[in-house]
Amino acid sequence: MQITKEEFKKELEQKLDSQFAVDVEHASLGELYSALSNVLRDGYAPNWRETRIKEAHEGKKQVYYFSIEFLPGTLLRSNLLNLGWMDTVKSALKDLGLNLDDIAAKEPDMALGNGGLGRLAAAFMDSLASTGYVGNGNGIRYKYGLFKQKFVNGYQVELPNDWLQKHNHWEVMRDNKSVLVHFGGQVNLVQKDNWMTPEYNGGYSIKAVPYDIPVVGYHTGIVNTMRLWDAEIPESEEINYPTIDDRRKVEDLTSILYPDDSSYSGRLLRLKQEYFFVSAGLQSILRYYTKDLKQNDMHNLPKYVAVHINDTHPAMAVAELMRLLVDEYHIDWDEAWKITVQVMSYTNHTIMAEAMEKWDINMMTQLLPRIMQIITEIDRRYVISLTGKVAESVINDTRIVNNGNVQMAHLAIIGSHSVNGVAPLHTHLLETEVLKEFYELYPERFNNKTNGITLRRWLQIANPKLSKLLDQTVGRDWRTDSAKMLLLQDSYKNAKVLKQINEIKLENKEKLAKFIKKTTGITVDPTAIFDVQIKRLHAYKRQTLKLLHIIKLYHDLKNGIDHPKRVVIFGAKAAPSYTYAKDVIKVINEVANVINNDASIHGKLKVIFLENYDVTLAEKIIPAADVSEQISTTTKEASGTSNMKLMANGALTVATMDGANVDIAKAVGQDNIFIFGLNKDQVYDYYNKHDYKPRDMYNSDQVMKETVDALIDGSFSKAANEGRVLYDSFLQENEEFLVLADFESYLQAQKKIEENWHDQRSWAQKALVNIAHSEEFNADNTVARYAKDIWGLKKLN
Ligand code: CJB
Repeated sequence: MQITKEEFKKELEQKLDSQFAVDVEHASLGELYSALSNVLRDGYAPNWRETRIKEAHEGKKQVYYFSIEFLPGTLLRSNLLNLGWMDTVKSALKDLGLNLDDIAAKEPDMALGNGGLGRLAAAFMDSLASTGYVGNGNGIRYKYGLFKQKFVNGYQVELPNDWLQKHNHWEVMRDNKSVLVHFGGQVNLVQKDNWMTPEYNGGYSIKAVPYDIPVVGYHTGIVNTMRLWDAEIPESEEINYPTIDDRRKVEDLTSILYPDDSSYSGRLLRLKQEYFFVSAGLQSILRYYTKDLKQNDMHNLPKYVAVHINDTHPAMAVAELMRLLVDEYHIDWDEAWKITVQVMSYTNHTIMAEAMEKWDINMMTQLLPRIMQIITEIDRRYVISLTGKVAESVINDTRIVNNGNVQMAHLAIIGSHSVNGVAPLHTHLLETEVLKEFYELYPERFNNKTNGITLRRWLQIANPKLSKLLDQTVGRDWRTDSAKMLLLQDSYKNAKVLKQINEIKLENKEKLAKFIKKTTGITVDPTAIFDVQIKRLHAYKRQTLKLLHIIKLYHDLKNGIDHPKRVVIFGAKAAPSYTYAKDVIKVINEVANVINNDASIHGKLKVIFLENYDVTLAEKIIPAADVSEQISTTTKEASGTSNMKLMANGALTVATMDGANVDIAKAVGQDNIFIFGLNKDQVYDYYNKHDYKPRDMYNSDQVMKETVDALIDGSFSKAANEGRVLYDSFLQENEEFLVLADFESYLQAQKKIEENWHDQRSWAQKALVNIAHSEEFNADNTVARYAKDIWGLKKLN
């Protein structure tokens, strides 16, 4: 539905009046946000209803993306954009003396995820609707999102993120679609009506209540649904929960994202969450299949339904679908297994061992007795099917139940027809190292699907000026057909376009400089190099290597060696129980304090660690970045996606040949990226030979020694203890992240960046090539590949 300026103004006034009894002139920004989002809801509601009707009518296969994290950020501007209302509304608000950005700033960031994995899930939702597919999200409606990060004396402090406090304007609670999820008790199998039927003794049920969030497609008229489940006490069981405390215990199930897994109770809660949203999601899928689609043959389920397991957290979907098919629909085990494998597909997002979930058998038996029985049976049959055919060691390494644990990745792989990695190098490492034995057993299941990003958000919403320049140079079609962005290369020698690229960057940097001033009190020079590292804080991502570079620059400046002006900007949250990562934050903050307050370097170097990195903050930083830091230890970053967002906004990448950096390098060519560091074979050489001796490097390299020593020689005395932790970690024999091994090569890359910075015209040319080629990482194309190769979807008519 389209809207004129006048219609919009009238609607807005009416909503303000009926909701708050105020007029435009007297409305607060919060009231304006609420009224505006309600006007918007009216705008897409018919499309949402019609999409559902169409889905049922056409009966096309649908994908259900099961993810324990979704990180959509804010939705007001993206809904406006996708509905085609953005320009009209901006201009109408301007007429009223209002600014869309000020109003949009009132929306709480929907941070129901930690980082890349959750953001990818949200990107896929947007892309499915924007490319015409029926795709549904299935997740958890956490009461508290990812913690709010504050720095107190340079230390990270975590505060609850009460994002629902001011109401989520987009969600619709659908109580009539609630289902019950059973936990605990005991299960016996009894013969009933010729079927081994589970008889439950004890335990309890929790009511799963869906909250549907519309996912508005870009100019497609399609509005898909992201369904997030909340936990309630079933009306029939209220008597068993007489006190508020009792009730809270149940409702706590969906209170927090990622409970602390260092305690038993935290792990138990996480396991509960996983089963809760998996079971609720599958029950509602089967209800839709039988009731709405009126299908009664479960054998046809794979023609209508694809369930995607996003990382191992929803892997229990394999066992839960088996339970539903066998116990509830009385499908023979072998048939049920065929159906399940055809329905399920799985993405692996990391090779880091700690992310390979495993659950203690006893915990699982107590919490989910029937699921544990089913997993045991899947495992038993798996072992039988391979016995005598492959080496016993292979069976032991790959079976689901071993060493007292349930291996969730194994369950996902054995129970899915597709297993994919998220960048070619990552998929290659899965096939040849991490999941080698599985690859040998099921080569046909493995495939790569390189990650992508929502270009719409990172260009059209976050960087309207650059978007306009694209309109002027390549025509507006790039907004729907991103391949058109490649035409920007025709302007490679166009002095005017190159100048505009630099001017837009400068304007974006001025805006960020103001934000930095407002939030930190620190003045930064917008003409300096804005050097950006934004991602979770993790040893493998090596914020530490950036830190060493900062110290080296600082030493140079103090010693009279000149460098171009630089502002290093960090954004990163550390997991609350990850002490090393928190130490890194403290050290960076104290190094920043010393440098930012040292008048002797004349403001040539500033270090800014912005608090509370989230999607909203990313939208402010990314358009203003000159340099994109993608410096993980080669082999460790599965893909990365901030690398793609930053290139799309014209930042030049300094990178190891890791994850999707490899693909970015291929896309833009060696002249337009700064590659450094060990390659994959060199990294594995160190790992295999156990001969990485950083102390020898340190002793033989004076610059390295002076740089690293600064961590413990009193230069940054307020982080003396944490500095020591970092120092020791760098020098430890066979240090896993090879920080010092890449130090020298990283400095060389940075030197090249400085040389290039002096030639602003050629810098703009490199930026132009990066912007043009970012279209290769459009998530619309990524989901199209999933839709075709894995899910077997057809677009809605
Ligand atoms: N990733 O964000 C997470 N969380 C995990 O638990 C495991 C992996 C990230 O997923 C992104 C999306 O695939 C990748 O780009 C990134 O490299 C990976 O670390």
